[in-house]
Parts: sequence; C-alpha cells; structure tokens
Amino acid sequence: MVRCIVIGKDNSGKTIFCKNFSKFLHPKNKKNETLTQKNLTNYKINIKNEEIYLIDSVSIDSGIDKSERRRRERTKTLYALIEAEIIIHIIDATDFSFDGIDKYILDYGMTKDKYLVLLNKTDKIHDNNLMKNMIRTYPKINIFNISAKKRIGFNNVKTCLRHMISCDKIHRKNYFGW
Ligand SMILES: Nc1nc2c(ncn2[C@@H]2O[C@H](COP(=O)(O)OP(=O)(O)O)[C@@H](O)[C@H]2O)c(=O)[nH]1
Ligand SMILES: [Mg+2]
Repeated sequence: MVRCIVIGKDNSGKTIFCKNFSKFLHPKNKKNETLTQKNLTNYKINIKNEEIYLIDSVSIDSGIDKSERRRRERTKTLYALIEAEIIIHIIDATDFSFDGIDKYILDYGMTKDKYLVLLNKTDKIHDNNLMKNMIRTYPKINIFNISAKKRIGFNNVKTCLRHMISCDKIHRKNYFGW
C-alpha cells in the first residue's frame, strides 16, 4: 500500500481530482471506494497492481483559522504530508503567484523524490505561460497541465504514477493510520 497525498490551496480542485481520477482509473466501479482516516478521505485506487490511497487533504492556506476543527484538520494534513510516499500538488492555474502557500509546497516538494505538480483548470486558460514559467523555475519537477473537472491530462498523471511506483526508491511502510 502506498500513500499519495493530494495537496494544495483551497478551491484548487483537490476533491474533484480525487473523485474523477479514481473514476477514470476504475470506470466499472459504480461508486468511488473510499475510507476515512482521521477526517481525511482516502480514495482507493490501483495502479500496476499496487494499492494506492489517494488522500484528499484540506487546505493549509496561510493564516490561523478561527475554527478549532479546521485547525485540527490542517494538523492531520501536515502529518499526512510528511508520511506520504507520493505527493500530488494541485495548483489552480487561474490563481497562481510565486509567493504564498503554493511556493512553500513547491519548495518542500522539490526536496522529495516523488513529487508531482498538476496545473489544474487549464480548460479556463488560453496560453501555456504558467507551464513555461514553472519549467524554467523548477526544471527538475514533474509538471503536467490537467483539467480535473473535464478529466483532461489524466493519462499523463497515470503514466507518471506508474513510473513512481515501479521506481525502487519507494519506501513501503505498514499502514497504521494517523
Ligand atoms: N473549470 C474548472 N473548474 C474546476 C476544475 N477543477 C475544479 N474546479 C472547480 O473548482 C472548485 C473547487 O473544487 P474542489 O475540488 O472543491 O476544490 P478543493 O477545495 O481543492 O477540494 C469547484 O467549483 C470545481 O468545480 C477544472 O479543472 N476546471
Ligand atoms: Mg476539497
């Protein structure tokens, strides 16, 4: 079992990505197979015979949230981020700047072997400038354009995950939950 956290800003499209990508991989399943681990929804998917828990996280946007429940959820998300073998970072391509939380996640992800950036909502943008900028700034990171809503670019994500899973460096742990 491999844990793959889906992380990003509020409204970047994490939840819709988890739902649609698991449907894309398993079209015969009528419902998404999910389980909840400490408030975070895990979508069970299978790639290359490997069971993967796609973890839909909550936003870790900057600022201290007034709600204690949401602060707890953020803590769970940070734990899940540290424990995950694979990180998928969803960036809203219509709302990106090189400061703020996305930059912090990029800087953290860059230090990891299995980090994948998905520029989402590309159905709404009409040039490739963000992608070009990203590749120039972060030449070593895997970056793909997707539309989680319209299910565009999912084949590239699948191929990249297949590659990451077959790579020896992946460190499988027993799953005790958080
Ligand atoms: N046009 C467009 N809208 C999207 C896309 N992905 C997500 N959205 C919209 O963005 C909003 C937030 O999506 P959601 O999955 O709830 O974001 P989350 O807060 O990161 O979980 C919803 O209104 C989605 O319909 C996309 O690829 N294209
Ligand atoms: Mg969500």
